[in-house]
Parts: sequence; structure tokens; C-alpha cells
Amino acid sequence: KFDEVEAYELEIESDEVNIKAGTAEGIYRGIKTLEQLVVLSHLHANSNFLSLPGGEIEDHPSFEYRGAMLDVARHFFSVADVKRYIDLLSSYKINFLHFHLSDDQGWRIEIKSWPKLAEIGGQSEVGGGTGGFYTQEDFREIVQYAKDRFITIVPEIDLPGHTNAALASYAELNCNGKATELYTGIEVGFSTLCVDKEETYEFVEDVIREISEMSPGPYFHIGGDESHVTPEEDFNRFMDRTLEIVKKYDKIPMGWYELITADIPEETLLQYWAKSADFSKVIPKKSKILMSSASYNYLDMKYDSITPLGLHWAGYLPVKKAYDWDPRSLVPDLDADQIIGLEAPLWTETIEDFDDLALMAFPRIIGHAEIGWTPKKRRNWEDYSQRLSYHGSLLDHLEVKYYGAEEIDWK
Ligand code: IFG
Repeated sequence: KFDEVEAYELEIESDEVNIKAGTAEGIYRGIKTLEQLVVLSHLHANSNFLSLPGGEIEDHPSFEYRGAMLDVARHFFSVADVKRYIDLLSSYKINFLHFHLSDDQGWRIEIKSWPKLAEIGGQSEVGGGTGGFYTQEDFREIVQYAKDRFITIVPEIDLPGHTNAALASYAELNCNGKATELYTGIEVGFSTLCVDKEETYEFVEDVIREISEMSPGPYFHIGGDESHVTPEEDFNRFMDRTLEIVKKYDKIPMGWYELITADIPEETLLQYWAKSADFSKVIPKKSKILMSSASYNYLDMKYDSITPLGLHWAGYLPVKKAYDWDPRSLVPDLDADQIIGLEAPLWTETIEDFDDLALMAFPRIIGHAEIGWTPKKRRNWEDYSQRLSYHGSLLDHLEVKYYGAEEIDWK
């Protein structure tokens, strides 16, 4: 009866608590439910005696991919900060963490065959800070820490655009043979690898090989967004070769949905983010889609006009709007059964440290976690906002500086 990998049963009786599942992952999800019940009951009890609501839960997720994305390229985040975010995400049964490891402003992962990527490309960030990078040992540590909490890491090397940090590190990656300057602004769409040089594909293969060896997860994300200075024909040629390399290292290719113009393998996972050039009409009906719409999923969108951090090019994203939508029906041209799940990216142009991350991610990522787990017919804002109101004390307890949205009657 545990037909889902993550399904579990939780029984709370007067003299015992039982968790049953078909897999360790199912048991883990059940433990996180019990943990939440225990901590919230403790925090809201009006006595020191801990009492739990009795009953029986049979549970399993609505989507197989319930993700968060952290952009560590615009601003670098330490291993400790990443682990802290992983702990919080696992409390809400998020099961994928997409790592945006490279961009114009920073290269964040050591590549032994191309050492200057980290040595030079890792030395700056938006605003001119010192940046930083993960050694391969750091990265393996993060991957293992996530794996121990049943979270799969999805590495992203954004290609061929969003590559200034690599172009500043190696002159030979540039068509004119000259290294670019490190970039600390927040413009996008101005960089491209040189798709006609063989060095470019040696670079791409070495990077994909070294990172694939460190990340056991099924996906390798090759970006593809905002390649505004790569002619479409060149973009497609580049992507066709890069997609072959991803498959050579036994990974399922993943990419922003601009990838659609290339000759993508059927199993490619396309990440929909609601860009102006809407490809939703041409996405093949058999492709799987990860819903990451900028106007509903982007955690760097301001809550409202007075939110001190974040951007608002995709509109404001208050707590209710971030919760009250359905990934299966958001984009009419996409079939419901194409939607593998959802992911909440936190782009960090304006996000510098963990407190900044906490303000933008909490409480909105909690709503995304529920959308990923609970079917639409079982969800409604009134019920959710009431339950959410008890999590303020939990986040306070964990010293997570969440946004105390006024629309929630925080307990
Ligand atoms: N779009 C860019 C991101 C980031 C974002 C900020 C995608 C796929 C705007 N690409 O979203 O790099 O700059 O909200």
C-alpha cells in the first residue's frame, strides 16, 4: 500500500507512536511530521506537560519534485549557511535543492582541471565583496548533508550566457582571446561563451565531468537562460553538443525553458519561469516541466512596495499569492501531467547573508512546500493561514528572521 516512495503512516495513541513506511525516505518524512507536531505542541502548550493530538495519518506527496534554488553566484553563502537552509527545508519535506553555482558575478565551485575558475572567478560578487567558492571537499560535504536529509542536490552551471566569471578567468574562452573584467553589477544577458572554439567544449566537458562525479543526483542543470548575445543558431548548436555531454556522464539534462529551441532529448526537464518569449505553446506534450514561475515562485520578488530587499520585475509576491495557486493549472498550454513539481528560486542580487535569505524565503517557502505535498483539493488559504500562524514561534525558536506578514495572525 506504500505505492509512493515517500508515503508513510503515523499513528499517535495514548501509549505509543508508530511510523510505518515502505522506504527509509517515507519514514523520514513521517518523522518530520511528528517532529513538527512535537515542537509546535511544546511551543504552544500552556504547561510543561507535552501532549500530542491522537489519531492516524496516511500521507504521501502530490508532486515528486518539491524544490528550492539558492543562487550562490551573485552573493556567496558559506557551507554552514547552506546546511542551515537544508535543515529548514527538510523540516517542510522539500526534497530538491538546486544550486546556481556560476553566473556573471561569480564561479563558486572548484574545478581541478580549470583552477582559475575558482581562483579568479570566485573572488568577487555583486557589490564587490570578496565572494568565495566551495572546494570539492566542501561540495561533497553539502551533498552528503543534503542526502542524509533526503534532499537531492541539483548542480547548475549556467551556459552559454551568464558566464562572465568564467570568461574573466580564462582568456581562451573568449572569441577575441581576451579575458573580460570581473563584474559586480546586476545586469543580465551580456555574456556568452565562444560557441565556435573547441576549447569551449573541453571546458564544458571537464566542468560537467568533475561536478557529475561529486553529485549522485539524477539531474545536471545547464542553464540556458537569457543568452541574449548568443545568436539562436549558435545557441542551438552549443546546446546540442552540451546536452550530449550531459548524457555522456549519465545525468538527466535540466535547463531553463529557453532550452526548448535546441534539439532536446525527451527526458530533459524544462524549468518554466514565465519569461516574455513564452515557449509554453511549443513545449512538446511529453516533456516534463518544473514550475518556477517568476510571479509565483521567485523568492527574490518583494512582498510589497516597502520590502527592503529583493526585486519586483515580476510583480510583488505577498504570502497569500505565493500560496494560492496550482502548478498543474497555472500555465494553460501545459498539460497537468507534464508538471513534475515546483521550485522556489532565491536569486541573490540583493540578498547578502542568512538573515536576508530568511526574510525572503520565510514564510513563503512553507507555502510552496505545502503546494508540493498537499493536493489542491485539500488546500485553502483560510485553513493554511491559520496553521501557518503557529509557525512564527517555531521560526523564532530557530532564530530564523522571517517576514512577519500582517496578513497572518501570528500566535
Ligand atoms: N532572471 C535571471 C536570473 C536573475 C533573476 C532575478 C532567470 C532564469 C532574473 N534568470 O530567472 O539570473 O537575475 O529575479
